[in-house]
Amino acid sequence: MASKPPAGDPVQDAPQVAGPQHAAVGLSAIGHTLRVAQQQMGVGRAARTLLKVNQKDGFDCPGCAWPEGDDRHVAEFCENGAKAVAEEATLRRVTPDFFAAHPLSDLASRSGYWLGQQGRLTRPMYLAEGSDRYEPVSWERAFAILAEELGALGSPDEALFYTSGRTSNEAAFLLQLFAREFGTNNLPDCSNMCHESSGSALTETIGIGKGSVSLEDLHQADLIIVAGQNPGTNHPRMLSALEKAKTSGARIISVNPLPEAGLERFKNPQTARGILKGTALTDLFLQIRIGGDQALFRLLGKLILETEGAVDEEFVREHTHGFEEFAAAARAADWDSTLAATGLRRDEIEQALRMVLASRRTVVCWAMGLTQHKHSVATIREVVNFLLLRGDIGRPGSGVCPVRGHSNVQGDRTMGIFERPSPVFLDALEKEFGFAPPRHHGLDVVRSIEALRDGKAKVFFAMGGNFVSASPDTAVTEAAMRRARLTVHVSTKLNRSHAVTGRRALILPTLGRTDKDVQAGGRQVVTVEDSMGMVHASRGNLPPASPHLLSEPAIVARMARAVLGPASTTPWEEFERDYGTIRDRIARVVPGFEDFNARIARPGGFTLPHAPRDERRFPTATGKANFTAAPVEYPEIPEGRLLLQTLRSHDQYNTTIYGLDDRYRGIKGGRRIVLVNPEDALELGLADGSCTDLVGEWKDGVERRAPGFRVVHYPTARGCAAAYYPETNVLVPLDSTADTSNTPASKSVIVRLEQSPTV
Ligand SMILES: Nc1nc2c(c(=O)[nH]1)N[C@H]1C(S)=C(S)[C@@H](COP(=O)(O)OP(=O)(O)OC[C@H]3O[C@@H](n4cnc5c(=O)[nH]c(N)nc54)[C@H](O)[C@@H]3O)O[C@H]1N2
Ligand SMILES: Nc1nc2c(c(=O)[nH]1)N[C@H]1C(S)=C(S)[C@@H](COP(=O)(O)OP(=O)(O)OC[C@H]3O[C@@H](n4cnc5c(=O)[nH]c(N)nc54)[C@H](O)[C@@H]3O)O[C@H]1N2
Ligand SMILES: [Mo]
Repeated sequence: MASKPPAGDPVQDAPQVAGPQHAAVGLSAIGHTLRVAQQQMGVGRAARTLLKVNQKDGFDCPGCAWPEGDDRHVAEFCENGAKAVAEEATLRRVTPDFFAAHPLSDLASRSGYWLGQQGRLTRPMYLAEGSDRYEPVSWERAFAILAEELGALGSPDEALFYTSGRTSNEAAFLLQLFAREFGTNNLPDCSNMCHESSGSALTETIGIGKGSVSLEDLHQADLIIVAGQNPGTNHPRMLSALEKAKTSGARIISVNPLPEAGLERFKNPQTARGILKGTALTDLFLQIRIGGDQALFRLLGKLILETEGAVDEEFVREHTHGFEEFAAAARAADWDSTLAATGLRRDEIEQALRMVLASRRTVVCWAMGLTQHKHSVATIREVVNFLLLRGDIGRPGSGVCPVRGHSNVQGDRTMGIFERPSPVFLDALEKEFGFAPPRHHGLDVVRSIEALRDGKAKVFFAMGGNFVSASPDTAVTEAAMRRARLTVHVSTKLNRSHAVTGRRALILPTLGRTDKDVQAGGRQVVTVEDSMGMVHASRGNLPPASPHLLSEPAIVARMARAVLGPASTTPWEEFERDYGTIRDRIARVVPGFEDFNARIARPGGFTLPHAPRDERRFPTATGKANFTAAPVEYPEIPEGRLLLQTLRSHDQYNTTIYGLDDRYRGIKGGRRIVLVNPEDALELGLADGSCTDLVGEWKDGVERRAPGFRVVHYPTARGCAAAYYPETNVLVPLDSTADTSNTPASKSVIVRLEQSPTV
C-alpha cells in the first residue's frame, strides 16, 4: 500500500554528513527508485506506470529534457525520473476537506516538503477576498472570476501569464495565443531564471538559441567538456550518453567547483559491467572557482591562436564574422589574471589545452553553473568563440549543448512563450488568427515581480510552477505577490505559491503527464520538444487523479472563452475537443512543424531544423557565426566573505522536495547545510558541524539572512560555498541579474557566515 504523507511539520531537519561519494547510480539506486515509487503509488501502479516512461507509446518523463535514444530499454527512466513520476502518479489526494482543515495561515507556515507530500490536487478552489480558507468552486465560477478581474484591468499589460516548463506544446501555444489576443506579451517563464543566458548568447552568435548537437554527435565526440552541470542528479540519462562516448574513445573534462560523483564514475544499472565496475567518466577535473569560466575559455582561445595549425582557418574565413577583434582581445589574456579568476593551476590548463588540441570533434555541455551569473551571457559567448576557432559547430561530433531543465521548457519557447517575440512570429500569428497581436515587449520574471511590487501588475496567472519559491529575493517576491488583486495557479500539486496569494486566489487542478486525457473528440495526445530539438508525442495512461480535473489546453480554452467572449473568432471549443486542430495551427505558424499531425504519429517523432547544425548556415544579423570580444569578468570576493552558489540536492525537483538526502554528496536527513572548503572554514573559524546564518551582502545594503545552517567541510573550490535552493532564494537580490538575459545571479551570491546559537 502507498504510505500516508508525513504528519508533523516542520519536518525535523538534522543533517548527517558522510562525505562525497565517487560514483553515481548502481543497484542501490534501483532499490531506492522502487521504494520511492511504491510509497507513493503502491506496487502494481508503480510497475504499470514506470514501464511507460519514455516509451514510444508512453508518456514523456516529466523529469528532465534529456532526449531518448533510438535503442530504448524496457525501463527507460532513471532514479530521479522515477521520483518525478511517483510524485505525480501518487495515490495521495488533497480534497476540499483538507482545505477546510488547513486555513491559509496554516498552509503558509508549512514547509514546501510537507505541502508537496499531501498529494494531488482534486478540485478547483477559491479564496475569497478577506477569507482565510480556500473553498471548492465550480469551474464556471472560477472562469467568471478570472474574466471579472481581467476585465477590470486598466490595460492588458496589468496581467502576467507565467509558464513553467512542463506544459505541453499544445497548452503553451494556446496560452500565448490567448495572452496576445487579450493584448499583452507579458509571458514570463521559468526559462527567464534558467537557460535565458544560453538563448541570448546563442541567438546573437550562431543565430538560434538552441543547442546544435544530437545524441549521435555526443557519441561521436573526441572530447566532451561538461561545465557547470551535475548530470548524476539532474540529467542521469546523460550519463549513459557520456559512457557510450567514452567507450568509443572520447575524453571528458569536467569544469566545476564541486567534484560531482556522477561525473567521476558511472555504474550503469542497465549493463552487467555497469553494475559491477562502472565506467570512469572524467579524465580531467578542473576545479574552477565560481564564475571563472569566461576567463578559462578566453585563455584557451588565446593558446589555440598561438598554436600553429590549431585554428580551423577555412571555417573562420567562410563562416564567421568578427575574428580580428576577438583575436586581439584573446591575445591580451594573461596567465596571472586567469589563474586568479579560475583558481586553477597552470599545468591543469595546459593539460586541458593538450586535450583540446588532440580533439577533432569537441562538444561543450553546460547548465546552471554557467547561466546564473552576472556575466553569464559573456561566458557562453566565450564558449562559442572557443568552438568557432576549431570549426566545432555544424560538424558531426561537435557543437554547443546547453542541457535544458524542465522537460518541455525548450518547446514552450518554440511555441511562443516569450516576452520578447520576434516580429516574424507575430506576423505569422496575425495572419493565421486575424487579430493584431501587441508588438511592444512584455515583462520577464524579474520585471514581473517589480511590476507586482510597484502595483503596476494586478493579475498573476501561472501555468504550473511555484513562482514565489523559485523566484529570487523571497521576501520581496512574496510581498509583491500579496499586492495582486488575483493570483491563479494551474497546478498538479500543492506548493507555497498557493499559500502566498493576492487578495483573491484560485487553484485550478490539472492533469499531469501520466494522466489519460480524454476530451469530447476522444483520447488526446500532447507533444513535447527535448533538449536536442526532437519533437514527439506523450500519452498518459493512468486514470486522472480526480474526475474534476481539466487538462491544461481545456483550461486555457475555457478561460479564453470566458474572458474574450463572442468577439473572439478563434475556435477555442474545437481546440479543446481535439488537440489535433491546435497542431494544425502550430503547423501554419511555427517553422519546422509542417505536417505536424502526420509526423508525430510516427514512433519517436521528428527533429526540428537547426540551420547551424544542418547546413552550417548562421541566421544572425551578419549572416555568419559571430565571434564576440566582451571584456573578461569574474566575481571579486571581499575579504572574509564567500561566494555562494544555490543548487539542487539529489532529492528534489526544483522547489519540489522528494526527501531530505543528497546521497552523492553524503548528506542525509537535512537540507539546511552549507558546503565550505575546509581551509576557508579554518580561516573563518567555522568548525565542521557548527551552526551559522548565511547573510547576503549586496550594494543596496538590505540585510538578507537565511538562518540556521550546519557548516559542512567539503572539497569545493577555495572562496566558494554551496547551499540548496529554494531555502537560500531569500539571499538572491532581485536586481542581481545577468547582463542582457536578466536571469537572477543565483550562482554568485556574496555572503558572510555568522555563527548562530542553534541548529
Ligand atoms: N532530479 C532533478 N532533475 C532536474 C532538476 C531537479 O531539480 N532535480 N531540475 C531541472 C532543471 S529546471 C534544470 S535547469 C536542470 C539543472 O541542472 P544543473 O545545472 O546540473 O543543476 P544545479 O544543481 O543548479 O547544478 C549546477 C552545477 O553547476 C556547478 N557550478 C556552480 N557554479 C559554477 C560556476 O561558476 N562554474 C562552473 N563551471 N560550475 C558551476 C555546481 O557545482 C553544480 O554542479 O536540471 C533539471 N533536472
Ligand atoms: N536560487 C535558485 N533559484 C532558482 C534556481 C536555482 O538554481 N537557484 N533555478 C531556477 C530554474 S533553472 C528554474 S527552471 C526555476 C523553476 O521554477 P518553476 O518551474 O516555477 O518551479 P517548479 O518547482 O519546477 O514547479 C513545481 C510545481 O509545478 C506544478 N506542476 C508539476 N507538474 C505540472 C504539470 O504537469 N502541470 C501544471 N500545470 N503544473 C505542474 C506543481 O504544482 C509543482 O508544485 O527555478 C529557478 N530558481
Ligand atoms: Mo531550469
